[in-house]
Amino acid sequence: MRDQAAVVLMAYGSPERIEDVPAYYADIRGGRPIRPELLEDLAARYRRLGIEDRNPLNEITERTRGALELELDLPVFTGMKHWTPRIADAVNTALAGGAATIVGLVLAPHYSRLSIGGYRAQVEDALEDRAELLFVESWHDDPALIELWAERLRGTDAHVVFTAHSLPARIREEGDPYESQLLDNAAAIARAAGRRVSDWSFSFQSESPTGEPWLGPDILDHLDELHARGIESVLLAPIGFVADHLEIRWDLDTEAVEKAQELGLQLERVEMPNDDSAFVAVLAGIVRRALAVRSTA
Ligand code: FEC
Repeated sequence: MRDQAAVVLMAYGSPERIEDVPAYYADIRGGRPIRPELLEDLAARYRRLGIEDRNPLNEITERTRGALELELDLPVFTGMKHWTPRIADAVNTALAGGAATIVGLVLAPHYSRLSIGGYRAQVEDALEDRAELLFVESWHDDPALIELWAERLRGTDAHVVFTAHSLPARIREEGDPYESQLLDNAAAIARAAGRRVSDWSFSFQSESPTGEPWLGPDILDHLDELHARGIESVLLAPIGFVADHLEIRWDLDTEAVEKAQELGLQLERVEMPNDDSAFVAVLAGIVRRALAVRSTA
């Protein structure tokens, strides 16, 4: 593979077994203290999703990796931000195979310093300038990705709610592009799906109890608002994510569904891209473009 490119495909990561949850949560907190009740609550969520000895959520990333490798005919290594295989392991494996160029691609389409910036720092720290890095900072505006989501919204009369992971609201003062990328992306997908502006809205989800304000409205409050406006049917489109994981399976499929039942709202969710071949083609296109820009520069 000398002189060749390799891809480091990054994801948030999920604990492999229930006993991994404390170490996983400690990694997310980066050494800051964790209240015992929050740790118990997190373990209970994984348990309720049936995760004891093996975790199907990480397997989705592995299937996506395998499909992307086949599509690109280039080595693709998975690196997790908060679990194994670590981003540093993926970088070192790529280098050991002789990669001279590494394309860094995160399975999260919108840039924030607090999210993608953290992935980038892990890649750069591991790489130590030993190979060229082509890091994709954001890819929410990829036309094929917009079409992939838009296709999932056609043919429904329900009010569409786009969602994404919330972040501490201080990112607004820092000029972080996360929120504007999300809102632009939601509008572009809605337009491509032929939705009127009054037929869709945006809300955040998965806020953590860290003691500071987070971006809102939160999806559970937003369902209250929609119900109060007389809306009876809602379709969730979690465009801030690309795969089925805790934030989808718990925060939306469990908590938001329970809230909708209380309100008498009909609630559905679009299918996540996961390892869908159309989605793998989107990822392959992004990698090819990153490499093409480099070779013409
Ligand atoms: O399936 C799984 O097991 C993991 C699902 C998962 C994804 C994910 C994505 C994002 N997060 C983002 C930001 C934050 C910030 C904090 C935070 C905390 C957690 C906790 C769990 C967790 N996140 Fe996450 N996130 C996932 C899981 N996240 C578990 C800790 C317990 C809890 O709060 O529920 C707060 C950290 C702190 O305490 O200081 C900030 C962002 C994304 C979307 C981008 C990406 O995927 O990387 C942003 C998936």
